[in-house]
Amino acid sequence: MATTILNIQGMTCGGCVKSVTNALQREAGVEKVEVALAQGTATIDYDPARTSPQQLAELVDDIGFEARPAA
Ligand SMILES: [Cu+2]
Repeated sequence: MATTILNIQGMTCGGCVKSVTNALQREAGVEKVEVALAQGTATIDYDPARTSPQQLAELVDDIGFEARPAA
C-alpha cells in the first residue's frame, strides 16, 4: 500500500468534497480517501499495482476539478 497527496483546485463546499471523495473511492485499488477542503488536498491510500497518483488526479479532473499529485 502507498499514500499519495493530490493538490486539488476548485473545491468550494462540502458537496465538492463528497464528489471528489466518491470519485476516488470508486477507483479499483483505492483503500482510503481523506479530502481536506481548507487545504485543497486529498490524501489517498492506494495499491500501486492497481492505480497511480496520475490516474487518480485524472479522475478528479474528469469531474470538473483540477488535480495534480503533490511533489
Ligand atoms: Cu461544492
